[in-house]
Amino acid sequence: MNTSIGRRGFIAGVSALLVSACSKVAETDAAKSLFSAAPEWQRKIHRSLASRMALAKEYPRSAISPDFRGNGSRTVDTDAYRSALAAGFPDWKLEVTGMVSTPLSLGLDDIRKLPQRTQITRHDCVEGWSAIGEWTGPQLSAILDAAGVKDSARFVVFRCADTYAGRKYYESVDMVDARHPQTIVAHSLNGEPLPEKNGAPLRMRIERQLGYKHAKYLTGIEVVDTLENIGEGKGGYWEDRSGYQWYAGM
Ligand SMILES: Nc1nc2c(c(=O)[nH]1)N[C@H]1C(S)=C(S)[C@@H](COP(=O)(O)O)O[C@H]1N2
Ligand SMILES: [Mo]
Repeated sequence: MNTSIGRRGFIAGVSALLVSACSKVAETDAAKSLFSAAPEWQRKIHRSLASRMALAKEYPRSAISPDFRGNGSRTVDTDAYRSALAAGFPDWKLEVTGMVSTPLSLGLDDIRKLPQRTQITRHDCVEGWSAIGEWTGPQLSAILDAAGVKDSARFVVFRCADTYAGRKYYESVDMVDARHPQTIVAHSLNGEPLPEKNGAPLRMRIERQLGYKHAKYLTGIEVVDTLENIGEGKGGYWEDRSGYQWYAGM
C-alpha cells in the first residue's frame, strides 16, 4: 500500500489556502512585514503536518511480544458477544455513519476484502507497559473514502461494544490521525483473528497515539464536526473520566 496517501494533497491544500490569504493581506502596505514573514509560517505548517504524517517505527517479526497483554476491557460482558465469539462473528457489523455521503454497514468479509496493510508496531500504554504486535486490516482512509466524508467533518469517533466500569468505551481522533497511513481497522494480530482480550473481532490501530486511543470491540465509526455531544464531550472514555489528554500523539 502507498504509505503517504493524502499527505501531499493535504499539505498542498493548506499551502494554497495560506498563499491566497497572504496575497490578499499583502495588498495593504501595513501588512507588508506580515507578508515577508509568511514563508516562515508556511514552513512551520509544512513541518508540523509532515511530522504528524510521519510513520511510527515498524519492527521485525523477531521483535513480536510472545503474549500481547489485554488491558482495560478484556471481553464484552454480554451473552450476545459470547455467542458471536463462539460462532466467529458472522453477523458483526461496523457501521459508518455521520457526516458521510454513503453510510456503510460492513461485515468482517467486507473488511477483509478491502486492500490490507500489515504493520509490526509497539503499543505504549500510559500505565507503563508496552508490547509489540503485528496488526492487519484496511486503512481507515479507505473506509472513509468509500463512505465519502463531507468537507466540514473534523473528527472520527470510534464506538465500542463494551462497557468498562459501567460506561461505554469510545474514542476519537482528528482527520490527520484518521487518514494517517498506519491508522487501520485491525481484524488480525500476529496473523490470527484478534484474540478476545485484544478486541475481537475489530479494533483500531492508530500507531502514532498512546494505547487508550486504540478502540477495541469496534462497532461504529461516526464522522462528526464537533465532539461536544459525544459522551461527556472530551472525546474519549478516559478523557471524560480522568483528564487524559485527547491528543495522545507520540
Ligand atoms: N473498547 C475498549 N477499547 C480499549 C480499552 C477498553 O477498555 N475498551 N482500553 C484501552 C487501553 S487503556 C489500552 S492500553 C488498549 C489495550 O489494548 P490490548 O488489550 O490489546 O492490550 O486498549 C484500549 N482500547
Ligand atoms: Mo492503556
